[in-house]
Amino acid sequence: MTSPFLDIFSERPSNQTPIWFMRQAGRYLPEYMEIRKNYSSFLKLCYSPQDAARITLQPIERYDLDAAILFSDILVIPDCLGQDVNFIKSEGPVLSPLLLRDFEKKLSLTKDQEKLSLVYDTVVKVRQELPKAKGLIGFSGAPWTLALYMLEGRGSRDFSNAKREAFENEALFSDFLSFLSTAITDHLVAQVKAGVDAVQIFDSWAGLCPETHFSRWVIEPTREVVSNLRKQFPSLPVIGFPRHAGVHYITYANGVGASTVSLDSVTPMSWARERIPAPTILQGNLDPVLLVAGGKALKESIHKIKDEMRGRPYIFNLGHGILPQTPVNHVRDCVEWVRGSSQ
Ligand code: 1CP
Repeated sequence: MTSPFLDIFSERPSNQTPIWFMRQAGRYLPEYMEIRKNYSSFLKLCYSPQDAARITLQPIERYDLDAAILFSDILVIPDCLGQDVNFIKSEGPVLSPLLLRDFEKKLSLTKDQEKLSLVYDTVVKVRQELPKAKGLIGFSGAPWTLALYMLEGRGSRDFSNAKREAFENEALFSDFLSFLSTAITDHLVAQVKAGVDAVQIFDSWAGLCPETHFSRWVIEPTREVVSNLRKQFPSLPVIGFPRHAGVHYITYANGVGASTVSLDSVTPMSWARERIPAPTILQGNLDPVLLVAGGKALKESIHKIKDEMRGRPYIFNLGHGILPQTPVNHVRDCVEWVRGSSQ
């Protein structure tokens, strides 16, 4: 049995490029909206194993992708550490206020383990139904990205309030990042025990960390997560995604110890290929808007990525998540064009 996704992490990658998409399960899929409309709260859906498992499987059933990604959210961690999280329509996530100086008083690593265990129940259910040849990816936010949401209290373009607090008390912010590294490690370990084959660490806002602090605030806390995971699961595939890290992609690849690095759309695959040698696997990096546009532009960009990566195993993905306005038939075209005369 060959499995393009699982085999790429082994000594004998199959000659088919594995393909999956960040945010492949979600609002652009009519079958997702059908389930979503039964829930007034998005997080409630994340804590409903039956439906969350069905949603995880939807993109595999529709497109025969090589890996499923657990349907959940990076913000279940703050929610379960004791900070209320609500998703408000057309506004995004809103978290109850948290000041850096109060984090030890207000948050606890053991607060809501029962809620988190519902996420692991989802993994078990998916694994029962997912064909053996398909990979199952668990995930978490990285310490830096979670810290930004938690201190800012919402999504933001620049997270300036959160960053200001971090600069004003750097020592305490480092303690906060360590606390989050522990919570993230526990969450990922539990997902692996429940049956995921690989984990991805989303550092969506890595590009907002200044270069003076990149090593301390992005690389170190993530390295801590990866090395603690590896103590228990030495060969676990770990995908790191420090979005918009620019030249720091190289220090990240060298410093974090991830088996795979996922590139954003502005970072050329060919640039990374030269500077990040095997055995690190590269993943990426189609612009999600090309998947909205479809047609010739989409096809040409896929071919460019394939040409740049010819001869080096890689995982085809987007440079960020699928956008809600993406037409489903463009996703189908993309899968077909990536698989046509692969490598
Ligand atoms: O109402 C809805 O249906 C909510 C839409 C939605 C969905 C489908 C949100 C709200 N999250 C998700 C699922 C999700 N989120 C997944 C699983 C689905 C899949 O990948 O197929 C994953 C991996 C995430 C990860 C996630 N959540 C990230 C990291 C990736 C990225 O896109 O940068 C981030 C930053 C979040 C926070 C979040 N969750 C949801 C929204 C709207 C946001 C972004 C908020 C903002 O603008 O800052």
